[in-house]
Amino acid sequence: MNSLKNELKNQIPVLQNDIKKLISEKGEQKISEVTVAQAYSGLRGIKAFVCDTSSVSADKGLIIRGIPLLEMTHVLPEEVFYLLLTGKLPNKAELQELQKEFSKHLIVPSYVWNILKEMPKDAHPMTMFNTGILAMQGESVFYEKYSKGMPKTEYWEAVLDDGIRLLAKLPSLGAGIYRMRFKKGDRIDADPNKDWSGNFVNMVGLPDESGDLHKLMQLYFMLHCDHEGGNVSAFASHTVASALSDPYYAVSAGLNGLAGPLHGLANQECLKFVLSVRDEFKGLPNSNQLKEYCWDRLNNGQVIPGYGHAVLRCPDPRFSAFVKFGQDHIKNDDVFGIVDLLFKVVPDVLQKHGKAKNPWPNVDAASGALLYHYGLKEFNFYTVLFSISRSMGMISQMVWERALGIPITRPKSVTTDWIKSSVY
Ligand code: HAX
Repeated sequence: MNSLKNELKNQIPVLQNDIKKLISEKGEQKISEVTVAQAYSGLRGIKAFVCDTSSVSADKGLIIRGIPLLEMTHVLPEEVFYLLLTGKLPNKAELQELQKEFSKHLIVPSYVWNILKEMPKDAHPMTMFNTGILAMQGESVFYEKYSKGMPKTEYWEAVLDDGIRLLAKLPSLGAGIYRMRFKKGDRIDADPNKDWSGNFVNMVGLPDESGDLHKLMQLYFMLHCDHEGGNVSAFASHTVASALSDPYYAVSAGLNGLAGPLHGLANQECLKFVLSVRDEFKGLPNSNQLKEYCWDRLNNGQVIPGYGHAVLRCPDPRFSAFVKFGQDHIKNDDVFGIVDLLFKVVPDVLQKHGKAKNPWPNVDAASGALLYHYGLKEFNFYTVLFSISRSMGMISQMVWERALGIPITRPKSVTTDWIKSSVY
């Protein structure tokens, strides 16, 4: 971890000075304007804060520290975490050092399992996951050091210490919840010699003789790591962390947003939808049948999960990466076949429907079918997997926000009367 911290220690003053200069020379220059419609539209499109870990372009999708996603599908989740933080992929020694640091903090405290055991038997896995994270808040290095008067210059380091400790535990927490909630037997201990994804696969206890599930989870945890700063989960965690709430509070706040059906929960909703198609047609329908099925759903006032996006205006490269994985590894699977057929049918249906600004698939359209194929069939668990990965983005963003001294988030709201009096 020393090399990661040293890299950040070198980079922080450089960016601090850059920003100081930028503000002093160009601080008054406008980068965005807000219309009346935007004020009523979830702040869509307003450029109002900074996130350097990644950016999302409408026609290319996710770009992590300058690298388009589809150029880095071979990268490990641990490597992408290093990249999000530093803008550089780690060399072998730096990667091993980070993995070693993770392996020191794998164990979820026993009180967490006791709390989770007391939850209702049908509790949603996301509720259990977020409760587990929040329950560990008392472990926070940031909280402890802050209480003792830590200087501002050290905030980022304490956030990083918390972040590493928390991230290290998330595969164990997620896998333990899977086994508890779906009655799969005793928890399986983490193995300090395995990588992040390998540990997860081992701890959920699914067979993986081919090693393909391990490969899928490496891809899965990499692809979901970050999606710039304005999505619900990133923005919620950014806002909470800006009050100097520690990463346990801030990550669980973000993940509570990820648990919404218009955001991360869409992955469970999407597989539910795909399985409903399979059950309705006893297998793979033809295009016309599927088209009609989609229209029925839209006419019923429901969205097509896995399609549409607030920023993207193209097929999500994360979707393309998952589809490629499926094409390379899966043959003759009805569930994956329906995902493929939906991609051929839904964009046209949504265009004719005329509401969604983006008729293309997003990340959640394909991931569930792959997990299902490899035996992870309990789809209300899927958002936990998204969460394990997305926590990397939230933590990376938080480290930099504290390093740059970004103050408490407090935009100004206005009343409808104020808007009327301003525009008429
Ligand atoms: N099916 C049906 N209608 C859709 C639609 C879809 N997939 N996507 C958008 N629309 C509708 C909206 O509900 C909205 O309708 P109203 O005017 O009646 O309110 C209209 O089209 C305009 O919406 P938009 O501007 O295109 O989309 P938003 O930026 O408001 O919302 C969403 C973006 C992702 C929330 C939206 O496309 C949606 O609900 N998609 C389905 C759910 C989903 O897949 N969510 C996951 C997104 C990716 C993600 O964050 N993953 O975590």
